[in-house]
Amino acid sequence: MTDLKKIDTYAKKWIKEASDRIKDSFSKELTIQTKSHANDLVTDIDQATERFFIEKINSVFPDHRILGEEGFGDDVQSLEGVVWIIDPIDGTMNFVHQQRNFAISIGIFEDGVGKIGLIYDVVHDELYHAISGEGAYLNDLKIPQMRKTKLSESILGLNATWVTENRRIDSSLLAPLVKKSRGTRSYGSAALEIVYVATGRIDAYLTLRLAPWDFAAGLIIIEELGGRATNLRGEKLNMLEGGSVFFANEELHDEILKDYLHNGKW
Ligand code: 2AM
Ligand code: CA
Repeated sequence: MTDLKKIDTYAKKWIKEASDRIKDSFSKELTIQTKSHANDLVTDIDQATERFFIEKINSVFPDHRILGEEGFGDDVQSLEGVVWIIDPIDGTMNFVHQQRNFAISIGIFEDGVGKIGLIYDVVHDELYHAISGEGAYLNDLKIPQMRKTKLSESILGLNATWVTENRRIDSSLLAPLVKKSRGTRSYGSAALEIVYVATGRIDAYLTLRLAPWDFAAGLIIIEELGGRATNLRGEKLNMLEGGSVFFANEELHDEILKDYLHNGKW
């Protein structure tokens, strides 16, 4: 049987080591490149951090596979066995511009089932972590089960991109949702926005296009707390391809899906 405690202990140790390296980089000059477009950034630190994790995982767990954002891991085409889904720095634009509001995100799956979720807010020293079935924690504090909210009393995590002209959706589609909510926020790190939903700092997070490493860990933490994690059609998230995402407490998820998302071609 897979020893989840052992995996979790190593993963947490490596996250702390990686975060020390990331913090050391603040005093050095970053090498910044762009990926799919001019605002899709990657730095030498994103790449070095991913390589660090891969080296460590391969040395202790040679039969585990790794799906990493920067592409140094394995060519993962299925979720058989143990698969680590890693974003070495989620919120790279924040890392570059702000030196805060970014996280290391690691979701560990066994035969397609989420087992361990780890999201570390490096600068604030806040580790959100869950082992499936054993509760979710923020550092040493147990996070309570998610409370239910109505849209009119909820804060939504939503990027302004989706309510201005964009390539993916009609920008008027989400306007009624924004109007009915108490307010919107956008933090620029999907992993952090998802754990903000988990801890009730915001009540829902929705966006049109994420990759598996942006939400793998968050999915495990949210589900451990009784929240819902789906795409914008209300379907199960695709852990190999990604797509749209919609995280919320149960009641709010039902309300938004039923009243606000049924017309969209998400
Ligand atoms: P990143 O910083 O790891 O790239 C920003 O709103 C959020 O969306 C971040 O979590 C960011 O992750 C993610 N993101 C940015 N560009 C993306 C892209 N082209 N595809 C998928 N996710 C992206
Ligand atoms: Ca990243």
